[in-house]
Amino acid sequence: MTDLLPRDTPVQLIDETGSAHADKQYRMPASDTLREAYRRLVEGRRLNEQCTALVKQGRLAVYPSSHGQEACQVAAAMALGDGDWLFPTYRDTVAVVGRGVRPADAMVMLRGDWHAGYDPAVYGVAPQATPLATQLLHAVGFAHAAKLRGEDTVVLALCGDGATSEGDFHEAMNFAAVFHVPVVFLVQNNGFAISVPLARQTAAPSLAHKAIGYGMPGQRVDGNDVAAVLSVLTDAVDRARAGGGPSLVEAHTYRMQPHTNADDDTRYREREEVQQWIARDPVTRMSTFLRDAGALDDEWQRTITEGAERLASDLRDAMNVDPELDPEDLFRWVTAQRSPQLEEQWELLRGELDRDRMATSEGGAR
Ligand SMILES: Cc1ncc(C[n+]2csc(CCOP(=O)(O)OP(=O)(O)O)c2C)c(N)n1
Ligand SMILES: [Mg+2]
Repeated sequence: MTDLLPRDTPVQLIDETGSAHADKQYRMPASDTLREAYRRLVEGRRLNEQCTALVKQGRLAVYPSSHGQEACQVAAAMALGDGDWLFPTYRDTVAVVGRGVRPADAMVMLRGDWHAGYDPAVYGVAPQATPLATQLLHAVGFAHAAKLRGEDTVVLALCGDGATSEGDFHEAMNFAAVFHVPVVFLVQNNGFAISVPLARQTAAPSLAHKAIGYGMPGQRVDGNDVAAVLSVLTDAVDRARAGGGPSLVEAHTYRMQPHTNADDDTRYREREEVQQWIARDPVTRMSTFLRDAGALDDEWQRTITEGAERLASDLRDAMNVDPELDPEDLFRWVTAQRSPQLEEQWELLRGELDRDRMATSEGGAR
């Protein structure tokens, strides 16, 4: 029974100073894997910075940044095989891109459109979910179906600390455990649900402790240590694939930026607290580790920095082209048949659009 309980301290393979620590249970990933993880961390950080800038330029409606959480994002994508599925939230764009989705396509939803921007079936990535914890139920249902079909698909479902207070979280965990579903839940505990701190979210010793209540193993991991997150997730994914059932991983990390561009985080947290997390940054930690191990030199750093710059400039180019959107698509494609209510809403919107068009053409004629 006690093997369902998480450790008292989160699993860590590389500490804040970039030094490696042997663990009795979890193995350090191979050197090539760590180099690839670092390349992805650098790209992920650049992507977060670029998207935040695109919001300021009015090119994106909103961007919930995973700045500071890139180790979780990168490890989530790398822990899965080609046939596996990821069920992400609005904050998990870097993980979505890690599965092969083009950044510009991943941005379609955040710019504003009726669809996810990519074909989920091509990448094994469900649309990024905005309603909290709903994706956990979808993930469990999907994994259950895969199991019934005799497939060896594993599903990785992501959520935040705040989402663990939702009823959907409970239902997903319980169903997954009772039906021994091949799903891994990764909770990125970044300390906040917008302005609500973790202490107001749960009285449990940790979020990973919730797992034993459902009858599945829980584990805690340093969410800013990409080696540890990858190792713990890979272990959980392998176990699920081998028929060992679901598990819950809590990654301890921190949201370095406001919740979104619409949030002022100076109103609910001290600057000193944010500053303290800079020392635990997942990207610099990995670069120190690799440099000390002789696995990162200036030339390779330049190469991957240039790669990240290309990714950012391709994204800028794509986002600087105005999309051609037909507002009726929202009504055309979301349901097979329009209900009278939807028809009424479309008529209202059409009237507004017509008035708008007329006002613009009159303005132009003057
Ligand atoms: C069902 C539901 N209730 C409320 C919201 C509004 N909301 C959006 S994000 C958020 C905070 C979520 O916090 P957390 O789960 O910790 O994820 P994080 O944003 O920190 O990644 C809330 C309350 C929502 N999207 N869905
Ligand atoms: Mg949170």
